[in-house]
Amino acid sequence: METQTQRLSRATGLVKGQVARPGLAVPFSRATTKRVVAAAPPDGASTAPAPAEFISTGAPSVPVSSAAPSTGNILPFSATSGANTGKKPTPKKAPMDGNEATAQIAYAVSDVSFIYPITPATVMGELVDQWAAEGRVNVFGNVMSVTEMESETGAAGALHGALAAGSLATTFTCSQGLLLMVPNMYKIAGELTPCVLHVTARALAKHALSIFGDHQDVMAVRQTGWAMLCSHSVQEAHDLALVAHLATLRASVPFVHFFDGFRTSHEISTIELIDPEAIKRVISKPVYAKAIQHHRTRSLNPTHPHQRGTAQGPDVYFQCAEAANPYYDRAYEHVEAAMEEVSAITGRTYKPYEYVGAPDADRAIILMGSGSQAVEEAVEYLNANGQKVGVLKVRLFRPWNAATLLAELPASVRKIAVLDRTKESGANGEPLYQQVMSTLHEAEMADPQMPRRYVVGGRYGLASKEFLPSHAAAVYENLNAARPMRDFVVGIVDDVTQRSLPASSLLPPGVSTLPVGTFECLFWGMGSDGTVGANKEAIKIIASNTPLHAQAYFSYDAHKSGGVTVSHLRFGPSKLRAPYLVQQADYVAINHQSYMAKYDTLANVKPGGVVVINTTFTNVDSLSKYLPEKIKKQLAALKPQLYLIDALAVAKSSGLGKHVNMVMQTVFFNLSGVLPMEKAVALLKKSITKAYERKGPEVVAKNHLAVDAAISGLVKVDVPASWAEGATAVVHPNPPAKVNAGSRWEFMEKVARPMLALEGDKLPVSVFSPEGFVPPGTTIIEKRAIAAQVPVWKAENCTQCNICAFVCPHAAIRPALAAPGELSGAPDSFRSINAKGPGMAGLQYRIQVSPYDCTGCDLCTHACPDNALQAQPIDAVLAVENTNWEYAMKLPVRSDVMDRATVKGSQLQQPLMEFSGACEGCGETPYVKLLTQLFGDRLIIANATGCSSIWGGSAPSNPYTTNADGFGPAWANSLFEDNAQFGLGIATGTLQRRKATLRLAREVLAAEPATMPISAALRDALTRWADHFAEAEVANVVAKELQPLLVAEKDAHPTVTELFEHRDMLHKASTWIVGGDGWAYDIGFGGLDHVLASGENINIMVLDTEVYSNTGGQRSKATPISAVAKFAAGGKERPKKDLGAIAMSYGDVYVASVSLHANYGQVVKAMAEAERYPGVSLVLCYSPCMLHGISGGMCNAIDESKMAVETGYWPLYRYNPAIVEDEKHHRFQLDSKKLKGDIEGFLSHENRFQQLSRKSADTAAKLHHDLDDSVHARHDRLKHLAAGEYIPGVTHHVEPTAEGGPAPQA
Ligand SMILES: Cc1ncc(C[n+]2csc(CCOP(=O)(O)OP(=O)(O)O)c2C)c(N)n1
Ligand code: SF4
Ligand code: SF4
Repeated sequence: METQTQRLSRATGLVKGQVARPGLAVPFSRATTKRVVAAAPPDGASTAPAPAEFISTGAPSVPVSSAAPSTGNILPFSATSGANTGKKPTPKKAPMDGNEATAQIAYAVSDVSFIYPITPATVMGELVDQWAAEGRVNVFGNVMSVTEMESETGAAGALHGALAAGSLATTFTCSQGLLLMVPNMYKIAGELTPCVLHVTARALAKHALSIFGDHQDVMAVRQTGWAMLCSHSVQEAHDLALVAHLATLRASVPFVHFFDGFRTSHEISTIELIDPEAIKRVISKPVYAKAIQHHRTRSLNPTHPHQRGTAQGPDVYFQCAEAANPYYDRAYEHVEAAMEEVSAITGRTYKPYEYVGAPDADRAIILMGSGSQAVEEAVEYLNANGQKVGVLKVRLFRPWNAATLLAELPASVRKIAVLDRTKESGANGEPLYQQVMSTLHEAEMADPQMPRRYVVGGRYGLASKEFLPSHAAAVYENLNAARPMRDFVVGIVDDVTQRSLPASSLLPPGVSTLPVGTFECLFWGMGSDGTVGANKEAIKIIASNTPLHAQAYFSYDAHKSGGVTVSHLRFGPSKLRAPYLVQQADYVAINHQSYMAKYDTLANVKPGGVVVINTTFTNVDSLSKYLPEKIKKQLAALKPQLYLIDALAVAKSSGLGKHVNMVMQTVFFNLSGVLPMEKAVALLKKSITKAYERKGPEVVAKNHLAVDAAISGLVKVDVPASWAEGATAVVHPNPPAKVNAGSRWEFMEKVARPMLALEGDKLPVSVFSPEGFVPPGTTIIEKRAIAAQVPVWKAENCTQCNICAFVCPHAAIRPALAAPGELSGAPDSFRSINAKGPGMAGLQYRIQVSPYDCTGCDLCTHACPDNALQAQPIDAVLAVENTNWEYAMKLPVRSDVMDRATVKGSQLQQPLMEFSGACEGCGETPYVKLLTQLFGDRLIIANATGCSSIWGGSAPSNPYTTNADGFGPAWANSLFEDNAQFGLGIATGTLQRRKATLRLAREVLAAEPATMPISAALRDALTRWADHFAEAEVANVVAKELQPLLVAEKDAHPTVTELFEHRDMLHKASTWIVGGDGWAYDIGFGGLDHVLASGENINIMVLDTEVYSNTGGQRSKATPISAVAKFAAGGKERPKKDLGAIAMSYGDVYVASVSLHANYGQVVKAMAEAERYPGVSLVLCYSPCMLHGISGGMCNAIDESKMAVETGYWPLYRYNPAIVEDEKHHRFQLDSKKLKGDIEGFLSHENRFQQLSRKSADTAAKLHHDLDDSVHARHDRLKHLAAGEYIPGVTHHVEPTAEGGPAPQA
């Protein structure tokens, strides 16, 4: 909480001890000052420290108003007149994120790019692809050639080739993608090739994958010989991208240009754009023209040939490596020169190492990346409060220039903290620290008179962990100690090795260091509800139509949809740095009322700020009954200007269903007064038209209507004083926590619950398992209640087919079977009917939904053939259906009343994958859920990175769970690219261990009874187990029997003891390699192919969404002709790869092509056959995805899939090598025999195809025709196969052996 003085200083723009004088009200405000920096001499070496000097521009400061009017303009400044800055926005200014800022430059000065998607760099690839598709020309007058590759390995190889051919080539990547480029990076640098690789620096997959930002990836390539240039902000990403492209040409050394993933890559900020004409002028200078010409003349060309990439021996390799030294020795000066050139055209000055702060500082922090801006804010604050500190910002990490760094550091600095945004376990400090240490040590050796400096290193910000000015203050305070802590961390609580620094009183958390007049906003939204998109538009509208500086950043939780999103918006008259989340919001919008109870949505509200709640309780009385006590007290203390709106009602009446984003956006413009309302509405409507045009005029009109209707529903209420007392009863929408014991529940309480409440940042190190392993089944506590409507069962219509449960992607609807006695304690609402079918006599049947876990996708109501499910508003049924659900879950799972390998029987099995964070209606999850129902208690899943790894295991949501015996899927994700090999390794390792177990069993059985004193029961069970070692159905039943026997007799003989220790291998596992089409068809295809050829007993499931869904829908080789995808902006022109045909060509691979929604029985049959087949099995699963844009939504995925099959778009077949071919029996069976309907009809329901029709009707007509042809041609081929006429590529049929490998040795 701010102190009085702090509030005062914020309000006046003055800091402690500072006196106001005209024209210098905010001495260190970036907006009101201009920095003059002494130009460094060309060699940059002998410069004396040249601290920045601040000169006031005389612009008046604007105090923050604490008393905002109740309606209309709540801003502390006039946003529209421009009076505060005296400037109108210039056309060169634009709001954009770091990715776009960089891509603009990369596109302008490159001719060729090879791309591959990886978050958060993907956007750069998408933009250059889009611009190329639009025919945009670069400064050389060329349209960039953009090619998507199968992986980053491929992108780097192709890049290397394009460079060798003399073209100006670039690419974009990060994290695992960058690691895959390492071999080629050595080659490109080894050949001294000019090239720029733009990297959104990101964490690496270690104990867990993380898409968030730090420097682990770039630090892992620092040895490859590439120069490394770091941008610290969105503006720098734009400017230094150009510096990198210029410097690489000058230096003939390749450059990695990097900036912080998400923080910079995804932060929208107002930047000044470099005029392309100016770029053209610079790059036309002789120095570059010559460099480009040189690059071309040394290219591979038969008219002036040379050889490269030869092999060298001990005689010459070393010398050759050293021969490149001069290039690296001179690279620094080329960077400086390029910076000067960019400075000349932009007016913005950069130095490879730049010191900011007190000229006579005693302490300094050295760091690189966006964190430097937070440190700068701290430096300004601390220096104004009597400290003497500074920050040295490192932009050039390779080649390192020790002399300049030293020269830049004030001589007065005695203590230094080097902050690394990476972790190098086991090292004596991280790379930047090591670099600074060696620099200082060498300098001290060279000059014994040089004063000694005390240097410590620490870590911050891994995986985008918040790094605040207050953390920087803690680092400075640490330096005040006589012996400052080394190897420290900031931003987390390390209570294990005690490395974290305590908070500093110099700048306590909560004190704002932002420029005066900055307006901060928070918007709490739900994933896929449009809040983020609307806020992006809002910030762009503000930045483009007012003189204000704007910044926006968006944080998300782990769910694919239905998760929490928080939009952090700032704008104000001064330039903004603040690379951290909003700490003290002037405006908070809570777009979903249930968030008030789930999350601390008011934690960052500024006292007296505006709070807008979207709620059905639009008056104080009803709200008072709904809100938890804690929230009311918080509101009473904060005294906000409180507004209520039933945005859902407005959205519904406008035809927008549950999409409240436009309503809430309009309210924001109305209350903030950032623009005159009339203008704001006009601009909002314009942006709506632009954004939704491709979805058709109806959608545009509905959104316009919502904008017009929004304000009518807005109500201002006064916070009753009584709320401070806390007298009203609490209504908590969450069900009570489950009580249980054991480590899983401990994990849920200690780790998962705080994380789900978005309090994970507060968790200390000690609560985590150091290897990153987590218990299964944690989604059971989420209880998100995100559905607007949930299905309720109509018993009288139900025919007990279980299809609703079969199609449910979230395992949120299940059949329950009960013996009459088990219903005695059931709630009155728990209706049931006599169960039908063999084995069910005397049982009662009911279909039960979990209203808290249902996502409201409506698939089940659409799938139900009997109209026995009715969607009802969640509020109306939540309590009663939740009680019913809890009762249903207590009933025994009657898994053996029916064969599980049937549609109905499969749904009587407990799903061991439940309540995942996949999008509502996801087409991937039902396959995996079914897999767990068929084989879940013995399942091992090797999961490729992709949607299935994200909904399958994103902390803390682990949907894989266990049955009553504690058995359930063992699940692991290694990487995107190696999943097939990883799965093969698991299968091989498991088989090897089982064989050893079999050997032990046989040793026990072979021993003379006199020497092996075991019971007859153990001997009998062991014999049966050994005889059926490879048959799960028998072996696993006997394995259960064996467990207590082995426990009891484990000490009978050393071999029995050993067998006892191997007892978890008695169970025969079923190993499945699972992944998406991007993995199977592209990046992992090499490994997949190897597994297909391996003959091992292993199963592969490809969840084919026909795009890279997880990264936003880029095309893969599974994308069909004519579909519009990212990286295929003009519609894909090449056909889909026939993975099934490739696999069948081996002859001994079981292959099935299935569509769960189109043919329930066939998919069950295929999975059972695949698992039973004792060799390699491949199941290709058609998986409708949100990204297909199915008209009417994912609830229509069933009809759409049926049409896909009927028209031949997706064939259903099974190829079973276990079948002995004869005239009647064929290995290949076509399950979708007859085609009907017209493919155009199918295509017309999906936006991925319709987009092309809207863009270019002619191209669409041609490509749709090609698709139709290829579909029919394939169907003809398949019919021949089904008639046994031709089995593709079969040379011989390998008879499978037990476990697919050689028969186990006794
Ligand atoms: C080496 C590497 N490159 C890129 C990525 C980023 N990435 C993660 S998942 C994914 C796409 C997955 O697509 P797909 O296999 O089709 O599965 P889906 O998401 O559709 O289920 C990509 C490109 C990565 N994790 N590793
Ligand atoms: S509406 Fe969707 S999530 Fe809910 S029970 Fe039905 S299928 Fe499952
Ligand atoms: S596959 Fe599609 S629908 Fe499923 S989680 Fe991924 S993006 Fe969502």
